[in-house]
Amino acid sequence: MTATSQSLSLLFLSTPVGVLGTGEGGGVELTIKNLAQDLLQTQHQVTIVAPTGSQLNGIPIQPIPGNLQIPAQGEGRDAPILLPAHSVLANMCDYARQVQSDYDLIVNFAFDWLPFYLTPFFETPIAHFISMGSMSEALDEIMAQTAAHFPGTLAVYTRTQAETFPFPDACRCLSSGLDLSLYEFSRQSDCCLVWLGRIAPEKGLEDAVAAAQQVGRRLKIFGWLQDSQYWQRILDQYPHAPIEYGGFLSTAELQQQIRRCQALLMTPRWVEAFGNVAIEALACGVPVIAYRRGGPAEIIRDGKTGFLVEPDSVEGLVKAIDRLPEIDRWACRQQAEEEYSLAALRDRFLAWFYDILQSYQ
Ligand code: HBI
Repeated sequence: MTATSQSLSLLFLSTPVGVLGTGEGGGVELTIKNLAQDLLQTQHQVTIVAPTGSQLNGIPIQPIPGNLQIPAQGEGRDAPILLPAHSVLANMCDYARQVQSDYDLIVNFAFDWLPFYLTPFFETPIAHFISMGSMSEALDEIMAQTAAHFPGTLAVYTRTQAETFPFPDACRCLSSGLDLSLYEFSRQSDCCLVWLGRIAPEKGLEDAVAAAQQVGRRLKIFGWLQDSQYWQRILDQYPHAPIEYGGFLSTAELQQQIRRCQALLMTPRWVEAFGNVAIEALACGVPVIAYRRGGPAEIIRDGKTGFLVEPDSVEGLVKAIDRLPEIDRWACRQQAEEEYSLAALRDRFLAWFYDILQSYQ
């Protein structure tokens, strides 16, 4: 029986759509990095299985060769399950099968059919952290089966995200968290706005560009440029917008760039599972203006640490930008410290792990 103080040996299966350390892994990359770092510092063993080329400072990584998985968000709800030839995901699962007896628990962060399907074929229990909202019937089906056969082994960021699935009550809500010591609070702000995230259609960047143009303030943009045609369409549509793209930065560089911004604009078209960029901004004292949709709607304290806006309303963004002087930037940092510390995140994940081990070992 696993006591809730015993140190654990954990095998993390990373997202197979990108190389860790490049931003290709999206928000879940930050969750994996922060959680692994903190667990290692608190006497647990963590090895991350990830596509070759992945690197996260000082965290043991088992590199796996193969072709990257197709991002689930590009497919439709009836999309069949696809695996490329020489699939890195299949190779990751096969590696986990071979070494599973060296670990107390496998934690799957891949938003993919295969790890869920293979769960009954493993002796070592598998905990599944689901990083997005519902994407397809085939994925919903295999996740629901896993929830039925292995109750308690599915977790998500938020309740809103859980409710996009046909099994919301089977999902444990773990929220998110950051190493707040990496983010420096700034009471002063300059006149810039900022937008953070993967540059892809589901993130709705064009609305933030339109709002910045309307209020005549510079919009700094940072994040992995996933869809270059989408980016080009924005540049063609807003040739005179006051925007600048700063690339994908490390956390240290990013917080240096955003900490004096007036506000972060979050314009998701989809149900954002969480929105790690929101708590990165709050940690620096930067208020967040977000569409009232998905994770950000559960994070932002409307009128206190930012504003929640009618989804897809550029006018709503503009009105909220005008109200920014109402926000006390210190309240933003305080919320990050109260709700999104790394220690709190680690404790929520460990409680989940111990519950699973007590049920399945
Ligand atoms: N798509 N198929 C697939 N598998 C993933 O693990 C995955 C994805 N799309 C996006 C993604 N993971 C990450 O960017 C999450 O942070 C959302």
